[in-house]
Amino acid sequence: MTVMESVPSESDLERHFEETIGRDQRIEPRDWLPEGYRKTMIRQIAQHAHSEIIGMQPEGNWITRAPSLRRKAILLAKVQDEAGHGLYLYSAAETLGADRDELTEKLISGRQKYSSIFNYPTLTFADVGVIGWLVDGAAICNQVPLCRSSYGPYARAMIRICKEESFHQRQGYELLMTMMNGTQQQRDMVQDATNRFWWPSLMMFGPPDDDSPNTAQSMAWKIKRHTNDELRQRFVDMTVPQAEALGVTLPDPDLAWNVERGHYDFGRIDWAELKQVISGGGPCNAERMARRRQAHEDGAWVREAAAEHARKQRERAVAAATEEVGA
Ligand code: FAQ
Repeated sequence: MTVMESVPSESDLERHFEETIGRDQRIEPRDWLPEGYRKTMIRQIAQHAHSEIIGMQPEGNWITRAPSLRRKAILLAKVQDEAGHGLYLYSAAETLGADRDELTEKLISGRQKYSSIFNYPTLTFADVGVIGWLVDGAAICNQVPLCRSSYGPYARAMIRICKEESFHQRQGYELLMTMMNGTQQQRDMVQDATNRFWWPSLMMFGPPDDDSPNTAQSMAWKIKRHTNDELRQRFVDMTVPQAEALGVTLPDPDLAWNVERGHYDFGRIDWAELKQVISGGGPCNAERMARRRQAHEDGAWVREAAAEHARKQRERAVAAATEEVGA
């Protein structure tokens, strides 16, 4: 007698997906998932991966001009970590069926986004410290909750990424502390870099909640655990005491502790600027994209050589297996 196994219907699969999310368990690559979830995850992971890769450029700009061997070694290691983060994230996107070449193509043709923050110039070495302090600080605030994101491979990648970002943030803060204990000129450089990066760092958290088309669905799917505004507030609350300890002024006259709310109030963010930078009109968008395109073209021979090496290895493995069977 044959037993007919019943094939689960689409609604059974959907129910199972919803229950998995409801129980706070992870969705894994083997699981059925709705197309909207897959698309959203690929979009967010790809944007994140592209940000890490493009994010190598502003600091990379200072590697050859670092003021000491120690600072150069630290900066090299940091930028290398960012490449690593990009690679884990592209791999996580591949588990959802995305093709890495296609994702790169979408980035360099401007069809996929990367974080607005990397479209600002790095004018002095103090910018390296401020990127560590504020940009990595904002990245950590945003990404620690993503370690509990519902998609398993993304959540697990985020654990390692966050550990490394925490280290990046500390090296940035340590660099700034050293500069603040240096000459007046060094202190002025730190203040100037803080003035330029403060508002763009707040924009990293995305548009305000009432203008964020993806937040509601991403929260329902537990991809995002907090809204953009909640995380932005958390970042401000965390950073104000750090600025005080450092001895720099955050460039916002409206920044004040609100006893009733138990949070810092802060001034109005220039959302028109965020829109402009996201849509390609920031100070360095054209330069960042041109550099990425050039690097992709320059790397063509490496990709070809790696593919050819892999082909030869496969051929050898098949030949060895055939010989073994024949022996
Ligand atoms: N820049 O509906 P929402 C780093 C887009 S890594 C550019 O609120 P969502 C490490 C958004 O994608 C930094 N685009 O979207 C490092 C959406 O696009 P759509 C990157 C932005 O996804 C440190 C549209 O606007 N981190 O810093 C930005 O729910 C130092 C509507 O927005 C991540 O990617 C923006 N700032 O929330 C490296 C973390 N904000 O739908 C080097 C993971 C929004 O048109 C040196 N991502 N958009 O395609 C996330 O948490 C979320 O995707 C948000 C946006 C919070 C960024």
